[in-house]
Amino acid sequence: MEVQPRSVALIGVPLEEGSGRRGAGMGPTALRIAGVDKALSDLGHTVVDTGDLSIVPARDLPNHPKAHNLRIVGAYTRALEAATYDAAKAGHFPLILGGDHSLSMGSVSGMARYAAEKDRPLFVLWLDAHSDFNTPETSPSGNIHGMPVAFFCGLADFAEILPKDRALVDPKKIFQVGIRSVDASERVEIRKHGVNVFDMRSLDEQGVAVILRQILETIEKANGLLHVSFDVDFLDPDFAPGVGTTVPGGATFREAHLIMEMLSDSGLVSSLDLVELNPFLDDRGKSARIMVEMTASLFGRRIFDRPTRAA
Ligand code: 6HN
Ligand code: MN
Ligand code: MN
Ligand code: MN
Repeated sequence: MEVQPRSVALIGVPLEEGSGRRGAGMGPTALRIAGVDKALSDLGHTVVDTGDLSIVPARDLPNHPKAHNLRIVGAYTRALEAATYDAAKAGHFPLILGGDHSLSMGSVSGMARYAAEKDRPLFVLWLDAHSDFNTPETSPSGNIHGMPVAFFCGLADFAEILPKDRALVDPKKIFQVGIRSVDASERVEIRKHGVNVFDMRSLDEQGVAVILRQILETIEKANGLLHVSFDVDFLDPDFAPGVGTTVPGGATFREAHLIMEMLSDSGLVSSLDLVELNPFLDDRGKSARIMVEMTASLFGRRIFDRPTRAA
């Protein structure tokens, strides 16, 4: 199968204030040094690097006791919502170089606006050790990177970062894969709102191919757009240590790689976040390089082509 050439807009988001520690702000630079741009252009894609977003803290937002650095995260959310929407609207594939996972409040909300305008449903594939479904009320840490999913579903009660009447994501159109660390109240909320969770146990029992095929068929039938949000800690920390929230027992290189290839074959992916890379914690750039390798596979790099499945 030929690689469909895309015009890819790289959007750097040097945000780390949503996590509890420093370092993820260097993520966009590390991904560039690891060659994300060249990996995509070598595959025949056009790459436009729009640089890093820069913000000033949003003074209209409160200093929230249970959502740390809300003024900074909120300002990035607004800027990235607009940048993602604008890139998609201009015909580009938004590829967000993070930055901690709170940035998905912006990227996913921007894609939700775009999808609503196209009158197509937006689906989200959340590759992560964590479900990131906390709210300021339920969060044990107050770190906003544990809250983006609740936010873009309209369930996290922050001050008004984005308009209340914005496009939201239906929790039932979210697929979380690789989950192995969930807080007690998150678990209750996930069940209540019908988020589709494939935890590590279901990966072990069913295998990633079966799970992915099921997810992709659902999206295809609905003529949906698919946003993929890839947290480094989805991967096992043994080979991807460059992340602040490692959880043992993660996806293997081969499992993650197969997911990327199946996503690529599907042609359904419309946008991608690469998040939580912390170069300060990495081992000689290894995790950054793996994230670039995964991205190349999602954008069509193959060992050998496979015949397309019969229609
Ligand atoms: N991430 N559930 C924990 C919390 O603080 O809410 C961890 C969140 C991790 C967030 O990895 O993107
Ligand atoms: Mn995450
Ligand atoms: Mn995580
Ligand atoms: Mn590959």
